[in-house]
Amino acid sequence: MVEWTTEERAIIQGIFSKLDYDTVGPESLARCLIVYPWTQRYFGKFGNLYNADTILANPMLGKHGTVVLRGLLTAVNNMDDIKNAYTQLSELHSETLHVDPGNFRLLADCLTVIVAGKMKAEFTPEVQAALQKFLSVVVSALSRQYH
Ligand code: ZNH
Repeated sequence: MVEWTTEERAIIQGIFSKLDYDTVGPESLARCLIVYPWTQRYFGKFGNLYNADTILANPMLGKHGTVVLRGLLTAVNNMDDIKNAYTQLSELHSETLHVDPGNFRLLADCLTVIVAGKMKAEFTPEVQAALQKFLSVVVSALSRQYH
């Protein structure tokens, strides 16, 4: 069981209450698809994602980026039981979508880069540490139903 300090809880709630989901979600997903092009394999139905100059104009990518980021609210709202909160979503990625779980970490790191870019000076070492811990728990929970 993961323990959270009062400060860590406040930091995570603070980040996710101020995020602009419709920009941070798509930008994080786009960054992941550009930096790790093999992740594009999962989004064949989104059309051509290979052009970094136009990727953010893809409406399906935009929509999905927001869905994924909103998916993190499940963890924000269940910080004391993130593992169980993600049982179904983990199963979906494993059994139906066949997403290699190593990709969760890649997307989490891209999200961190985008959030840091938005928060600028507010992205202190304490904020970075709390976000890294939070995303590590999320990644581990999403990887849990892989057998
Ligand atoms: Zn994912 C889907 C979340 C990662 C791929 N996703 C999804 C959804 C959600 C999510 C919420 C929806 C579901 C339903 O519908 O029910 N993800 C998520 C999260 C994360 C993720 C939270 C982390 C952080 N994913 C991911 C990755 C990948 C993916 C990394 C790859 C690379 N997803 C995916 C897909 C899908 C999803 C493919 C499906 C889409 C459609 O629409 O079909």
